[in-house]
Amino acid sequence: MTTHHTFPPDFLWGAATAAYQIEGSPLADGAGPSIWHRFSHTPGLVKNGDNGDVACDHYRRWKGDIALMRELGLGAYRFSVAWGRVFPDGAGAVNQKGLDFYRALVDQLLEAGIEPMATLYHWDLPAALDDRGGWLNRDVASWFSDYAQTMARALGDRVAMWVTINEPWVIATGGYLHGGLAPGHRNRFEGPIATHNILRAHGAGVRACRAETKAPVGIVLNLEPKYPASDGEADVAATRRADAFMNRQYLDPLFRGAYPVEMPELFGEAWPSHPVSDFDLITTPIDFLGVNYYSRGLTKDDPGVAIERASRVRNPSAAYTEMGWEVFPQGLSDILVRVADEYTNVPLYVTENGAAFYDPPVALAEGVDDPLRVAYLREHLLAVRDAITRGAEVRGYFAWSLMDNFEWSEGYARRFGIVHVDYATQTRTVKRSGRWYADVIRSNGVSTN
Ligand code: IFM
Repeated sequence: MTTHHTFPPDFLWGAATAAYQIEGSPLADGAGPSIWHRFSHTPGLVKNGDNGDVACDHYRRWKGDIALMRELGLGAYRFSVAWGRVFPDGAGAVNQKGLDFYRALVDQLLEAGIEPMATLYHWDLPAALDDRGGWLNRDVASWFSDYAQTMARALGDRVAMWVTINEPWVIATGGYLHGGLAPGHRNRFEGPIATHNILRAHGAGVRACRAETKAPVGIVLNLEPKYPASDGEADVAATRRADAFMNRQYLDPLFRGAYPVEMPELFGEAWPSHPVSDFDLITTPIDFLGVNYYSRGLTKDDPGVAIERASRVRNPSAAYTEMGWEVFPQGLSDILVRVADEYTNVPLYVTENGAAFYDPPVALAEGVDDPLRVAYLREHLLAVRDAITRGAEVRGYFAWSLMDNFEWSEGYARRFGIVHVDYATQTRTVKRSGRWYADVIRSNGVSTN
C-alpha cells in the first residue's frame, strides 16, 4: 500500500546553487576576479585542472535555467551573488552591469512565480580584498556590510529572503586552516581569526540589510551531528570536541554570545581573545537559520588529528556517496530538533541537502536514471518531516543542487544535480531525481510503499 507523507501547506520547495559553481564568465562585464578564480587557475589545486571559467554557463543561459526551474515547479530558488561582479575591487565603486545581472535574474524569477533567496557570500571573495588580508582583516566586516547594503538597497523589495554567509566553518577550515579551498592557507592561527571575522561580518551584514529591507535575513550553517563510534570514554570525549569544533563553534556565538568552552583547549596558543563587544554584533537577531546537511560524523578519539583530535569512522553497514560521506538521514532530523530545542525558535530552512553519485557525463537517450539520489532525497525528506513532527519549525527545503556544477577542489568530477549537465554541449537533462522531486512539489509530500 502506498502512503503519502504530506508537508505543512505553505512548505517552501526549492533548489540551490552558488555563483562560482554555475555562472562561468567570471570576468565578464567588468567583474573583478575572486579568490576561487585565482585558486582554480593555480596548477595542482583543483582536480583535473578544472576551473569555473565556463561552469554551467549560467551567466548567459539563466533564462533557460529559470524555465527549467519552472518546469520542475520550484517554489523558491537559492542562488548566490558574486561579490566581485558588483564590487570588482571588493569595495569602492559599484559595477552597474554586475548589479543588473542579478536584478534581471530576480525579476525573471518573480515573473516565473519563484521566490528568490539570495546568498551574499558563497566563498568567492574578491581577490582584491584577499590582497588586503581577506577574512583575516577585521575591516572585512565593514566591506561586507557595504556590499550587503548595496545589494539590499538594489533588490530589497524583490528578494524574498537574504542569507549573509554560507557555511562559515568551511570557509575558515577549508580556506585558512587546512587549505584545501581558496585562498588555500594552512595555518592554525588563522582559522579562528577567519571564523571570528566571518561572524562579525555576518552581524554587520544583517544590520545593513535591515536598514534597507523588511525581507527576512539569516545565515546558513553546515551542521554535521557527531555520534560516538563506541561507548568508551575517549570516543565520547572526542565526539564532544568534534561537535564543538564543527557545530558549536558557530551556533554558540550566534545564539549565546560566546564560543564553546572547549575552544581554547582545542586551538591552544592559536586561540585568540576577542573584544566582548564583538558579540553584540555577532548575536544581532536573525529571522531564520539555514541548515545545510549532508552527513553525520561517526567519531572516534584520534590524537593524531590536529585541533579536534577526533576522526570519522566508516560504518560498514551504511551506504556512502561519491564524496565519501555516509548516508545518514536520521542525522538531519536530529540536528534540526537539537537546534530548535537548544538554540533558537526562529524558523529553520534546510538550505542544502543532496548527494553526489556517479552519473554518466553524457545523458543517455533514455535520460539519466539516478535511483541512489532518489533514495537519498526521499529518506532525507522523510527525516525533515520527522523533525517537524518532533516540534522543529522547518519551513522549507532546498535540494543541492539544481544542476551538476563545479564542486570546488573536486572540479566537475562530482555530480550533485537533479538536472544533468553535459559540459561539452551545455545540454541540461532532468534526471529521474528531478522528475521525482517535481512530483514531491506537486503533491506537497513524499510517497512510500
Ligand atoms: O557544493 C557544495 C556547496 O557549495 C556548499 N555546501 C556543500 C556542497 C557539496 O559539497
